[in-house]
Amino acid sequence: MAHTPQAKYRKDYRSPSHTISEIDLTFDLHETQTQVTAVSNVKQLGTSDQLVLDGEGLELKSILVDGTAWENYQTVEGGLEIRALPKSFELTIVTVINPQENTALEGLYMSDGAFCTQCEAEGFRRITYYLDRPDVLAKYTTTVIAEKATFPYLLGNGNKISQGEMDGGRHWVKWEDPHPKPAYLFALVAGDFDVLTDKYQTRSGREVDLEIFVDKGNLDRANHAMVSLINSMKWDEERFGLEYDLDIYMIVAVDFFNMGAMENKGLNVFNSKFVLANDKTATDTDYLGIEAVIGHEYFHNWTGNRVTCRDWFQLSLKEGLTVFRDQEFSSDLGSRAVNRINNVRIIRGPQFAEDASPMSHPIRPEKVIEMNNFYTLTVYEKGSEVIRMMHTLLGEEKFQKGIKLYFERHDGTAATCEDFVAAMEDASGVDLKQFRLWYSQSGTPELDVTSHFDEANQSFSLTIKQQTPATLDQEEKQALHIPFDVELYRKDGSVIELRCNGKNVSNVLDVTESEQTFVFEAVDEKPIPSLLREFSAPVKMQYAYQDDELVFLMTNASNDFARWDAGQMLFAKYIRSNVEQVQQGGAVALPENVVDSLRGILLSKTLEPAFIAEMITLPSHNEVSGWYDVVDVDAIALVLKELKSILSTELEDELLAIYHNLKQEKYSIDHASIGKRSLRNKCLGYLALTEQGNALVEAQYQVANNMTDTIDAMAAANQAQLACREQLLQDYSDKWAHDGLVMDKWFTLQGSNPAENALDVIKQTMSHSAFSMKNPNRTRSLIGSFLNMNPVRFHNKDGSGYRFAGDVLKELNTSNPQVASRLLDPLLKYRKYDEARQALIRKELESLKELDNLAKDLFEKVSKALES
Ligand code: B3K
Ligand code: ZN
Repeated sequence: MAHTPQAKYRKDYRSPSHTISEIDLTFDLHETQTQVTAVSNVKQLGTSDQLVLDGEGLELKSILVDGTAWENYQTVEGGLEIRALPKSFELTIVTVINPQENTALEGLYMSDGAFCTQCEAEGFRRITYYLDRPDVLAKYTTTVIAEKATFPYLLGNGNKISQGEMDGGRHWVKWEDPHPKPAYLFALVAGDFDVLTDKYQTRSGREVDLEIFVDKGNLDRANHAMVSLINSMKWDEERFGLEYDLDIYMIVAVDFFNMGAMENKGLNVFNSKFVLANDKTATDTDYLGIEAVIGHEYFHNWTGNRVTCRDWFQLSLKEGLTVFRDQEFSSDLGSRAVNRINNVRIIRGPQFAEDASPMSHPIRPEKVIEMNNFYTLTVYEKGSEVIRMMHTLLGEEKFQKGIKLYFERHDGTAATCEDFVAAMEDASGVDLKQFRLWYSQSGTPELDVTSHFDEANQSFSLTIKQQTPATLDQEEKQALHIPFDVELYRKDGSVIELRCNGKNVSNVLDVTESEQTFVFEAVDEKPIPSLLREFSAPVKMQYAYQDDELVFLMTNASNDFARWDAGQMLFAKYIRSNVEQVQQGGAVALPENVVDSLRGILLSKTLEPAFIAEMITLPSHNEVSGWYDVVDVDAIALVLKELKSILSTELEDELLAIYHNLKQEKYSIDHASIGKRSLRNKCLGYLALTEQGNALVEAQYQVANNMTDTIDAMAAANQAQLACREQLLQDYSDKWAHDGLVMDKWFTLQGSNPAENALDVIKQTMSHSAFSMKNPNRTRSLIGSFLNMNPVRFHNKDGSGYRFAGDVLKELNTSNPQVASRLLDPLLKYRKYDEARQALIRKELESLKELDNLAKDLFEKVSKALES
């Protein structure tokens, strides 16, 4: 490395030296040479007459102060120092940038011939020199100038205030955003699109224009995004009392985008994956993803934009809260249980894995080198769990009072996580002093629960011990305030009221000490406890359940999540014991009672199909890996495969009956139909392992009238390595080679192909006409799925998977460090494998570390991993 990148610490926060109340931007757009003129009103706040602005990769043309050329400045690494300035002044800076060459997709860049921007977290400094920090809030006006024929649409934040024509076939549009905002929410788009328009009337009667911009020819794929947007606007009014605040809401779908979407004020830019969908091209998962992401970005308008973050260490203030809001939105519109299950799977799988990795950090990090590295599962998903715990402790009514107070206090400003908790506390009267530790303590807490029934006294006690193992970023851990939701059952399924010290108590116990015993009175028989209901805290829990207790909960628990969780615990027991068995040379086996419990679920007349589908899904290889200090990749894969195979043989009749019964003649994407397809295709996944597998899968592929059935047939063929696999994949590729987004699903199948020669095929696939390493979606689909969803092939003992990852990362290090940094994650976890594999992965990390031009995104992670 040329020089070692420096870390920033949360404790070093200082308020800005200057305010910028207004900024007027003019973009003269040209592919390779765009000129940006920024005119800002600047005021000194402290004692220094020097202004240090952020800037990267900019060609500086001129600096004027109050209209006069200013010489007293110096460009420095990462910015510009301007000296001897008056107390208040107008600053004009002209810079030139090259959008065409911007493959990092941060700042102003080209996506398929259109100009677009991505400024969060620190991309605005790649557009002009500025105080690129979220606590500097300014009112923006933006003038966009471009050639009219190629770029008929010129978009910016806020409302369009004027437009005009210029000589030479160019035209311009001026936008004004009345809401002061930080630079990361700035956006600009110029291009030629098809536009889907609609209108929304807010609760108070204001009319809002809704516009969705998609690539030409894609208009028939924008409907679901529009419906989702309208649903989001309605839901936020009904559940949170929050209304939209501009006259127009625009969404632009682009093909080249580093993440899901971006909540720029009034002008969201979206990865086309989260906008475009129709029956022919999209799976049910795509539809649900669009609903969630459209909701998420819309909800940011209040939680993120109206109240933003004081500094980037506070990212979870907007992200944790907005994820909580989008999860609630999806749960209110669809199945609450299924949504909860899927969110919990993310925490128990990849989030727990992040806690156990060299990248472990609290939801409010203390130390950051590259901010883009902290848009993590911890900040987002665990951050949402922390909000959810407050919701559990306060209840909906007090939680909403807290939200109201939060906006009363902080609307239009940049706030901190502490501000949020203080508002919740003040509005509810609930003491959150110890609870705040969730913001500063990293790692996964572990609960060890034991129970005792005292027949003579008719009392039942639960002893809960908590401890959080040390993480790489933090040695010492303290006891947390953990909301622990319990219910006690009699054998006949009735619920025992919870009574302590002569009083009825709530289901949510306050666990606050490292060891605590709760004694329940008037318990008339030995109860079966349902513990950590709804996953009331993001922790690992251990309790010595007997099989029959788990089977009881699977069928009798009053709440769906608890039933599912009991099933998962039952699976976990037999996955663990079978892994041991396999390691000692034994065979995989599953007792009859476990099979029968699942048979009961399959035959249930009352459970929703979508829920049954979740009940019969085994934990993923990644989740199981998280249970072990040293992961036996092959043994886990073998056990999961064999268990599936046993279940498919034992339950073949039931699976087949459901498979046939749930056939839907007409295709529709309402939640009930999605649920039926989900169960039916889950059955197909099992049936693929039986003798009739090939015939069933092939037939489904041939008659499928929707993308979900098509993809699930191919996925079943892929996982079971059926004879028809080749032909189905070929047929699909012949049909869709022209459409990258549709091909992503196919690339994902290639990446996760369990076949022995998978890596060779993947390498060949990289020259497929639809593949390009320049496109993050393609790269994530093919390469990301190999690294994250193909454990056996990626962790091949010969090291071929690791070498391949190393080569890809070296290429992406120069072209797109953000994408590279995401792909790197599985390699960081090398300590979890045997020594031979550790050495092979280390070698790849070390060779990355030696690169002269190693991007700081990769530097931060690689050096942490190698230090550990
Ligand atoms: N706020 C953006 C994420 C920006 C990521 C920058 N690397 C999308 C979202 O969370 O809604
Ligand atoms: Zn977000």
